[in-house]
Amino acid sequence: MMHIFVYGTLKQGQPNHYRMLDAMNGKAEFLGRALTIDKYPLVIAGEYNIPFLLNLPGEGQRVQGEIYRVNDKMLKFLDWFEDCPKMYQRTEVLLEVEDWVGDEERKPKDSSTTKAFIYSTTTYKPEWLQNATFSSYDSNGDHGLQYVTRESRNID
Ligand code: PCA
Repeated sequence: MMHIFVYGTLKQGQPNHYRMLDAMNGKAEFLGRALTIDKYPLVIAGEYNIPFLLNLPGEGQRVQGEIYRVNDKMLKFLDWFEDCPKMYQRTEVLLEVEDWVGDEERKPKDSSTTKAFIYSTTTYKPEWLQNATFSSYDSNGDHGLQYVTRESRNID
């Protein structure tokens, strides 16, 4: 079991969230919401408007997301789904917990700070650095860059 921080299409209300609820993929338990301690550029890029957190701490904005406790099966599924380590790499990130709904015993103790794994990337295109950055991803936000689901992409 390990903790994963999701900031993009896997969040509640976003187009891939259902994949974390599908028991066929494994188990994911929602633990709470959090904000990255460091700033990162969260951009929307490519022809499918995919959200990417660029692994460039100190640039961009602090990013909001959700922490889940996942079992090995879900972790394997997510690594596959996120094309890790090619498209995203799974790295550790430091978080400030905003609200915790998980067990009291798992709640970060000394402070409200905790660590979790995140799908971020260093394998991005340099031009993505010119894109707008977001603090909180929403596929249907004002940016108009709605995520193109896998099902609706043209055959590759
Ligand atoms: N899925 C992962 C990384 C970006 C995305 O769309 C997430 O939601 O955290």
